[in-house]
Amino acid sequence: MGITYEDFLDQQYEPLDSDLVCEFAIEPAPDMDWGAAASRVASESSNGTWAELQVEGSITDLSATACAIDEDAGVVTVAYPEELFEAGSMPQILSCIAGNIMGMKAVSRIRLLDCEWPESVVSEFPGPQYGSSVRTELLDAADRPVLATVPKPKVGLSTDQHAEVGYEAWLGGVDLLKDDENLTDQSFNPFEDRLTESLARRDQAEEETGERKSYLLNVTAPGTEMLERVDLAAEHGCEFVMVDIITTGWAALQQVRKRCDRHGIAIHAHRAMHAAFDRVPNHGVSMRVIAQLARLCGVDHIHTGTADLGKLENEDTVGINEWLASDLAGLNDVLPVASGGLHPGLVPELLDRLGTNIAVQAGGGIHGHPDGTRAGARALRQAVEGTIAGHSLGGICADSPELATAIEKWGTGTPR
Ligand code: RUB
Ligand code: CA
Repeated sequence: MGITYEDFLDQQYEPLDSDLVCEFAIEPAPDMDWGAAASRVASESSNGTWAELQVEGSITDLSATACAIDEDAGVVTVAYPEELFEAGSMPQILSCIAGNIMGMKAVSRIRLLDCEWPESVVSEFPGPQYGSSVRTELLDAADRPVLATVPKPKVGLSTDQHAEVGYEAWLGGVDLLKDDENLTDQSFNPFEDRLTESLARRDQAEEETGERKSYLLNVTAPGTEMLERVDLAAEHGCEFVMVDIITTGWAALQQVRKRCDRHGIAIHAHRAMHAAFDRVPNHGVSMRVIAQLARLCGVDHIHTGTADLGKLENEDTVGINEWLASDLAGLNDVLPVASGGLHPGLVPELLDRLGTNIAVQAGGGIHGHPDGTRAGARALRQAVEGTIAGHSLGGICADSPELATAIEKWGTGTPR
C-alpha cells in the first residue's frame, strides 16, 4: 500500500486520550494550501517523507494525524500515537515534534506552541523531586516567595569575593546564592574552591540567621564531568545544583536528574539560550513548551520571566506558571523563578501578577544598592514580607531605610 501526504490529514479524527497532541502555529509556503502544509507537518514529524512509500503491514499505526486546522488563528493541531515515542527519551520526542519540520520548505514559519501530554508519556518521566516544596523541605521560606541572588559582575569575581557576596546576601535575608549562567569552572573562580568556600560561608550565615540557606551551584559541563560536579555538590552538602538546561541539552539534563535523585539534590534550571527558540513570534518552540519539557525531565525551579516587569522580553509568564502548577498525571509542580532586571520597587506589582508561589531572583537589584549587598538583600526581603502583610511600599519604607534607599535609587519602574 502507498503512503502519501493525504494519509496524514483527517479533520474528522478525534485524538485518543493516549495521543500526544501538539498545536503548531504555521505559515504555509506561498505555493501550499493549509491542508497540504498541515499534512506535511504531521508526516515529516512522524513516519512520512516527500516520496510516496510502498509499505506492508500496519506502519500507519505510527503516523501522526493533522486533525484540526484553524486558518484564522493560523494554528494546526497534530495528534501523535504514543507508540511513536521511546519511553522516557526527551531527545527522541523532540526529534519528532520539533525536528525536521522546523526547517521544512512547505512552511515558511512553524512554531510549536503547546502540547497536551498523555499519561502514558508523562509516566515514563520522573518529574521534579521537590518542585515548590523546596520552600519548606530545603529552605525556611514557608509561604513567601523564595529569594535568590546572583553576584554581579556575573563572571570575574574571585572565589573569595563570590563567597563574600553570598554571605552578605544571606545575612541580608535571601535564601539562595546563585551562580550565573556563564560561571562554571574558570581559572579566576575554580568550581571546587567556589563550592567549598561558598558553603563554608553558607554555614556561617545559617548559624547567624537561624535560617536554612543554600547555594544554586552551576554544574553545567560536558557529559560525565557534569555528573561528577553533581557528586561533588552532594559530597559537600549542597542541596541544589543549577543547570543551563538549553545549552546543556535534554539528554544531559535527564542524566543529571537521575544523579540528583540518588543524592536528594534539587535542580535549578537556567534557561539561557531559550530565546533562540522562542523569541521570534511565529517560529521555533514556545517557552511554554520548553517549560513543559523541563518539568517532565524533572527540574525543580525554572526561569519563566517577570511578566514583563524586568529587563528581558517575556512570553506569557502567568500562563506558563499556571501550567507548571497544574495537575500533570501526578508529577510534582515546578517553582517558577522570576528574574532579569528585578529590584525591590517592582515587588508589589510582581506579586500581584504572579502570586507568592515563585522564587524572586535579583542580581543588580541587590548588589547595586547604594549601601551594598546586605542592605540590598534586606530591602528585597522587606519589600516581599511587607507586601505579603498587606502594606504599601511607602508604608514598608517607614520601617525600612534600606528599602527607602532602593526606591529612591530605582523607583518602581522597569529598568532599561
Ligand atoms: C539576572 C540575570 C539572569 C536572568 C536571565 O540578573 O542576569 O541570568 O535571570 O533571564 P539581574 P531569565 O537581576 O541583574 O537582571 O530569568 O528571564 O531567563
Ligand atoms: Ca544571568
